[in-house]
Amino acid sequence: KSVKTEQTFSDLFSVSDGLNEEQQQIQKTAVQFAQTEMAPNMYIWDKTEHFPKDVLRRAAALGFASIYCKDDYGGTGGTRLDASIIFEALSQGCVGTAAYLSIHNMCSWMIDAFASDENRSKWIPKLAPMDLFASYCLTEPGSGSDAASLSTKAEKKGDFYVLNGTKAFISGGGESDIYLVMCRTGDSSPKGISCILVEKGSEGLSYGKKEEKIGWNCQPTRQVIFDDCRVPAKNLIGREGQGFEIAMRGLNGGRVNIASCSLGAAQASIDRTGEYFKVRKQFGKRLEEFQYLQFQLAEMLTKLICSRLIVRKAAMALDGHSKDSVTLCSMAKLFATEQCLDICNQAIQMHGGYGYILSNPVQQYMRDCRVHTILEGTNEVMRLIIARDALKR
Ligand code: FAD
Ligand code: 2MC
Repeated sequence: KSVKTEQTFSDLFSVSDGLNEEQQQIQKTAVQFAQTEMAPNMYIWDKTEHFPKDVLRRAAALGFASIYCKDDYGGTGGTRLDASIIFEALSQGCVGTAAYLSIHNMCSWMIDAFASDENRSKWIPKLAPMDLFASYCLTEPGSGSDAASLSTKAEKKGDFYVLNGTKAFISGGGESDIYLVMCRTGDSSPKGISCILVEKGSEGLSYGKKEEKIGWNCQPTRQVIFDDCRVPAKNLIGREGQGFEIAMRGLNGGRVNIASCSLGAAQASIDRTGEYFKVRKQFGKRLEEFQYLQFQLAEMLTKLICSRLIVRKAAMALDGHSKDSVTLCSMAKLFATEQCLDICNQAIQMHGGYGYILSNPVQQYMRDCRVHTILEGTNEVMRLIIARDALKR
């Protein structure tokens, strides 16, 4: 059981520092939800590859499924910082579930920010309570990091688009109800890409086999395949040719949210280690008495606090529409996902053999966080974005 009952190491460096009362309340609500609804189940969801739709809907009832969408059609009307706080808290309960929710939020926002009022009024009221689940489809078997080279095609035929192509590694693939698909409607440049909403059950839409993964096991990952898939033309989100911009702007927030998920995992791993330090004895001493381990702990805490600082800085940059937000979001993802992965890995080390046993949550935090340096733009791509921005100044 991962329910926290008393103050832990990482609480000493308050996770609420700098947050106003409302944000602290949001945080409290999310932590409580993570502790009661998620943490007790994360082991079994991982083991049985169970996608907890009911729990996700209960999170949605708290306003966690369309956090930074406007409130006119049921969005929460919150900030990017709110979202970061929520995902950090939820991922302490289950990283994979929190991460799926972050992708759903990204999709909701893309519709909220770019779609026609007709589409906003149709989809946001269903996405906010998670009556419908959403997936984000950019990656293809032949285009991952070089996302702008994607080749899935959409041809306009009367009142329909006809889609052909395959999307790879789609989180929620097969289970989600709507798919935001980046596809080519024009030339081979980024400006030739559009974003089209495809509903589950559309003619010509099918899915690949469920991928077997080392983490994120509580949510399915599948190819999403379009074979003369007919979609009403009014499902175009934004303008024709605007799809790459929509996809990238969605990902800026996504990168902060994924980094926030890493924060939660790292914090939970440190908390677990703190508890273990007090009870495990070797050489006649508790682990907390060994200076080497104290120094390791000091480094873990420092990495966690620095990661949280840059993640919140990036979230606030998005909230403030800062010109530096793309780079800051990339820095936050690069730094926090790597430092927090290190923390999770170190927590396993400090548990010795018991850290390697599946019923110990520290190993799951590490497995679930591993992919955060790969998806939503690999950390090599994050370095590329940061360096490009720096060098052009
Ligand atoms: P590649 O692009 O082939 O990269 C291979 C390696 O080369 C990487 O280390 C990469 O960093 C490096 N590399 C590539 N180009 C450069 C360069 N210019 N300089 C230096 N190094 C470089 N995608 C979606 O669209 N939607 C989803 O919901 C989604 N969910 C995912 C869930 C999981 C569990 C996983 C594993 C992936 C998911 N993805 C999703 C895909 C993910 O975004 C891609 O895997 C990622 O962007 C990398 O693409 P790739 O796998 O093709 O690797
Ligand atoms: N925010 C806003 N705009 C952006 C942007 C961003 N983060 N990144 C690129 N753009 C714009 C850019 O400004 C340019 O616009 P304009 O032509 O108006 O100047 C346009 O997009 C094209 O950008 P580039 O010229 O930089 O294109 P290039 O192809 O050289 O590089 C790159 C783009 C590598 C940054 C992009 O392809 C990328 O981010 N790749 C990683 C792919 C990725 O993140 N995949 C994640 C899939 S989702 C996932 O994994 C999930 C789990 C959901």
